[in-house]
Amino acid sequence: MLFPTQLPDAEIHHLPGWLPPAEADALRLALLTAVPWDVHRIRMFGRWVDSPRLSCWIGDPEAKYRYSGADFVPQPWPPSLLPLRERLHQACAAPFNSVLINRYRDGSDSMGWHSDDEPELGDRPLIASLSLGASRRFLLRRRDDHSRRTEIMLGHGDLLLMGGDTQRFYQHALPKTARPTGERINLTFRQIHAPAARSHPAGR
Ligand SMILES: O=C(O)CCC(=O)C(=O)O
Repeated sequence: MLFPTQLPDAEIHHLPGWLPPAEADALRLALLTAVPWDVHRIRMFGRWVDSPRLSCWIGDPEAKYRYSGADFVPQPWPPSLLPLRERLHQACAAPFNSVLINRYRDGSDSMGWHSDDEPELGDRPLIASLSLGASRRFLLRRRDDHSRRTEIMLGHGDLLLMGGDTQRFYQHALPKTARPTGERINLTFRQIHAPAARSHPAGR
């Protein structure tokens, strides 16, 4: 699904069920045990706080990443992720040397508004985001006019590609929900080009 008219200047593709259900089930189960889950500490409004979710930064040794005021050294790739990385490389005709994995235990775990615009991602990064488990609302809004927004429901096995100037003109977020909601895992594959040169101002 494309959103060229609702979101001018963005390049967003939503591919529901990109990973077939049996493969998505197996990957979700493998990741629950293979990933060294952590609570990332992030800088928000001048204070260090726990991020409201579990996370892990995984990548090639050079893929060091700085976001929300903190530095992340990559954990090694678990074998269960390597076929997926290769498949995304082929599907997107783009390399990915890292992945940020977030685990939302229930509806009270979330991700605040931000753009993936850290310098080490380059000017027009391609982010490949795979969702597993419970469906959640993914929100997008223009950075210069927060009233211009849309939302996409991301379900089990869905792939969302964000490329071009999406990060330059838009922010995204995964809001909390009061509805009873199961666990969800999200993987955002990225290509890190160079060591961090500056910190990201906003927390997530
Ligand atoms: O969980 C999601 O779908 C959003 C993840 C996200 O915004 C990010 O990793 O930057």
